[in-house]
Amino acid sequence: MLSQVVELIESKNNFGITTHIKPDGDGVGSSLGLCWLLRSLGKEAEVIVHGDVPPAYRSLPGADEIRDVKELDREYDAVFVIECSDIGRPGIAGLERAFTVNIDHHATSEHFGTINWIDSTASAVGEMIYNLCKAIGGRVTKEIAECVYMALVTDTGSFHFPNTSDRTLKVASELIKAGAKPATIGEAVYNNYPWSRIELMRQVLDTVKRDDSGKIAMLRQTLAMKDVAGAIDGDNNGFVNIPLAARDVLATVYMREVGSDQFRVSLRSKGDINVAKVAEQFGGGGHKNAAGLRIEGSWDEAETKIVSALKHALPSNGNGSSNGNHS
Ligand SMILES: [Mn+2]
Repeated sequence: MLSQVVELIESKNNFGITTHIKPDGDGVGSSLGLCWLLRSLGKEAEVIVHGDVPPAYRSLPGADEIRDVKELDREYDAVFVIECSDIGRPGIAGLERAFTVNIDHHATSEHFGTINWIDSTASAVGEMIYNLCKAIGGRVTKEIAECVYMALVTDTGSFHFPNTSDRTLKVASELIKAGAKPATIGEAVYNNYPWSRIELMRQVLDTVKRDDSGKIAMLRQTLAMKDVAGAIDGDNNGFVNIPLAARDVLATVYMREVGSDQFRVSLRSKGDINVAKVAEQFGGGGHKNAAGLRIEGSWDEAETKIVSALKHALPSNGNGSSNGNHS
């Protein structure tokens, strides 16, 4: 819990911070925000991540110092593990032997840390980092503000997903006062992709169709499409949400070919339609409005199974209200 985290920071000096592989804006923003907070308190801290930091987050202060690490190669008094459901998510060997502080806003987090601070009411871990800053009597520096604002804006879909609360906006307001620039951060996230994203989007949207009810929309991405587009990781971010822009569409299925007859599938829904329950039927999981799974079979076979499971999750007189995607 928070008081244990405060106590730990006050009594120790040298910290590592990590997050999951292929980190999102909350993972990178919260890690860097915490790093700047620790440094402002006179502590030694660094962010370590296994793999690349996506281009959208590379302009954040401190992003160029993030070390790509496969194995824990330095001694820390403690390692903060940000936004991870389990100790394996960062993909860093040896982490399980370290003193770890698990900080997450997903209720499903395994309590793998030596200390666990889970707040499922927080819109993003970024909101928790802000609370930590206040609890420990730190000043919200411009660096902290920019990093934490990135976490909030990405995890709330620019403040429109259902996890957006009055507290989220209050924190965002404080961050702007402290120097975060919404337009600059927005540009970095939303208008900063390579052209390959547009090429990939063109091909994926060419596959869009709806089931006979018109309430479920399906998208497909083949391995060949990625090659043709020259796509990189992250180019398809958010594609699964595109068909939800149609009023009558209540749920979407985005199938990505990852091998011969093997697919990764993302599900999204509006309102009370619980796609996590649908994903669980196939061994996957997630949140009510955003979930994922893996499936094998032919394109049509796999799609039919998922769509039919989704149909059972729809209300009989379909009525989704708010659009939701909570990471
Ligand atoms: Mn998050």
